[in-house]
Amino acid sequence: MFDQMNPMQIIRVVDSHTEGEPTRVVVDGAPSLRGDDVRQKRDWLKANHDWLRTACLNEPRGNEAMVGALLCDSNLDDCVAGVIFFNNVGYLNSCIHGTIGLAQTLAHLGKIGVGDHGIETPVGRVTATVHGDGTISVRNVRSYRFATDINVVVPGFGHVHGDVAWGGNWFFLVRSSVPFPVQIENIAQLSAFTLAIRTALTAQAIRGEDDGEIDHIEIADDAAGLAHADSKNFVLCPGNAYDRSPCGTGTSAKLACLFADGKLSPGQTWRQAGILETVFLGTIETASLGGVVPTIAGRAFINGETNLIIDPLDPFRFGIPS
Ligand code: PYC
Repeated sequence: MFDQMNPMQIIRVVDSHTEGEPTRVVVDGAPSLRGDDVRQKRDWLKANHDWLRTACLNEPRGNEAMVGALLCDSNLDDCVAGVIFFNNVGYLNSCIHGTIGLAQTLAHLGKIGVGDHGIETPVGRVTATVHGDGTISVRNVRSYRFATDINVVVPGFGHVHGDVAWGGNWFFLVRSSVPFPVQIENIAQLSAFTLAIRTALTAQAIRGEDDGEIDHIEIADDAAGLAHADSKNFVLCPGNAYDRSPCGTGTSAKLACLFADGKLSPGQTWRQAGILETVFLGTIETASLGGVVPTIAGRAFINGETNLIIDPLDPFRFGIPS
């Protein structure tokens, strides 16, 4: 638990954004974790030290869009680090924009240089490559479409069809035409629509493989007409914030669906824009178990190095519950 004998606790963080989406990497001051692998360490953190998540991510220090990344040791020989991702409401299975932010942070701290670096996440090992030209790519875990053209009855919106796919998180990718253009001025309507879909999925017990919760909803407009992108998306994240980046796990799920539909082949590059019209570049390899292994490339920028102070007298030292 929190050290009551220590008058002030300092948590050192490095902040960045990846194509607009913020990441806060905890580099020092976190409690030591128990577990043989990152998944076990995440479960230990959740059960025993959830205050770290709320202190770092909730207001007044954080915000609903920010993803936290706790840097930790990995027992895997070929990994430079492990990482546990969290947000304003809980823990994420994975996060590719966050992995790009983590790699940029490690490079900023002089811990890694240009080249390939294994990183252990709760869903498996990924490889982050620092290219030296400002971009970082992440070779993700196997991604695949689990269910095709599922019909969901969404109160207020009627029948909505979509695919269920894994890209490191579970996604529902909307196939039906969307009542609002995927434009920044429609954020409120897009949020309400995707939130209604997620609520309906839960109510109708529509889930991913192994009963995985579908906690991300994605709308991709492949006819958005952008000169610099093949598609433009809107992604609702578990804490109800929208992803400011094109969402790396969401882009991976999208690539898996494009491949399953025969619309994308190894060797081709898919340019996925997010709602801010920044772009992730995606490529695929076929996976031996089916589906694809995507590689997602984008840029992250360091925008802060901070000592968070946890003052025992501060009533909101562990954040305002969200
Ligand atoms: O880039 O994978 C991602 C992601 C997940 C949630 C927010 N960003």
